[in-house]
Amino acid sequence: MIAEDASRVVESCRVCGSRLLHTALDLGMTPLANAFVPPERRHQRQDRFPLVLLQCEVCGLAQLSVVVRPEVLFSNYHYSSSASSPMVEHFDELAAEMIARFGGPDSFIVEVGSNDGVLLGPLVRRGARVLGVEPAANLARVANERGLETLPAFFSSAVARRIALEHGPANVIVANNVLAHIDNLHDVASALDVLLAPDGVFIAEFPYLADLVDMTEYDTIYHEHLSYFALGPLTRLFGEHGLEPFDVQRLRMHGGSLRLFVGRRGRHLVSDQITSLQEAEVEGGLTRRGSLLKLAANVARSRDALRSMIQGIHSDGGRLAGYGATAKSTTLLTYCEIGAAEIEFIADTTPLKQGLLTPGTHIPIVPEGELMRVRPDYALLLAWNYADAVLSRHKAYLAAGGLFIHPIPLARIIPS
Ligand code: JHZ
Ligand code: ZN
Repeated sequence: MIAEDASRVVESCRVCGSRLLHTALDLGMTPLANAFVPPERRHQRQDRFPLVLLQCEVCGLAQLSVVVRPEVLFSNYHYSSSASSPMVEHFDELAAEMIARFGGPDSFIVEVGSNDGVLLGPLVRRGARVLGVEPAANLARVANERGLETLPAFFSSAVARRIALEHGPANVIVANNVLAHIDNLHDVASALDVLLAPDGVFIAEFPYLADLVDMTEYDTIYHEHLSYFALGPLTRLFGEHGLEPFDVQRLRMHGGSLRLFVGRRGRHLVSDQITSLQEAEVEGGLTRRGSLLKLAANVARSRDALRSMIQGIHSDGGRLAGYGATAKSTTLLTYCEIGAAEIEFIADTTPLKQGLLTPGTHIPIVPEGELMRVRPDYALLLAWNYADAVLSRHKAYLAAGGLFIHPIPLARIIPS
């Protein structure tokens, strides 16, 4: 059931070019994570693609075995950052830090994968000159309508050249949760070289491989995420383009992320955080062969625990819904074989997703108010990365006796 022209098989590592790629984890065939289905199309065939994680034996980059064409994944995108209030707060804080650390009076900031303008907005409010680059035409339109200039394009060295000509060099280029989506990382690194001012800074946030492994966050593996980064392989990538990471922060976002600061080699003082994270990666063997073996065992254990908890709830006559129609949920539900027979509906705040069905498993997505109206006994927390925010948002559901199931790393009921 694979649409041949929609994907290509990965034969060599996208960072170092080695063909020595070994399979670390096989999650089976899954539909695309954000391919939500309109109910009238429920009987149509939906493409599935192998979801297999490889690791490069030379540079250690963890990467998927197939690349689905970006036009298929991102041209019309249902994930809007502003639908998650913790994201809005997170990017407001980032905007403040960016302006304080790197923003002069008339600094020019380019955001790659700017979505609906969730970061551009607070940057403009703080006086920056900004330009978004966003391939999802629907989201670029929303941002432009808000007065946040956004090019509807995939970022590349060609686009960077155009921007440099029209707007001049960028003091900051920022790319949040987008590096993992990009196949040709070397072209993006040369785009940075083209567009960054001499002392310019590239800031990128992305989920951190160490956290994925430590917390068995296997559901963050899906076709949009081509690469699963550690600092080591990225340092190698940037190094080939005269760039170097000079600072890094660990964030709780998305189950554990890095915020990396990259500049031209030698232009910025390299922080102790960089050195100690590099050392920790080498010591822990994060990018060495076999480092992901424990992940495969833990993933199977996680699935078994969740399935038996759900069976127990059903055999006691309990009602089960889901909370958060995340991209992650497509991997989790498909791999654990949890569908509309197990879960009545999934509540979600994103208007674009409401009324649609989950990819492959066809569970109806409803406005979040339904959680309180129907009040199932349990809600499977598919947006587990926002557990604190969800719990404080749904005090009424909890007060009425409703509970959540936190599926990662091993299913547990919260609040306990
Ligand atoms: P959330 C996204 O993945 C997509 P997803 C993307 N591919 C990516 O790279 C990762 O992020 C990092 C809803 N929600 O952020 C809104 C509530 O209903 O976990 C969203 O549909 N109530 C770019 O989709 C979903 O949950 C709430 O209170 O796995 C959140 O999706 C909150 C906070 C969210 O990422
Ligand atoms: Zn490699």
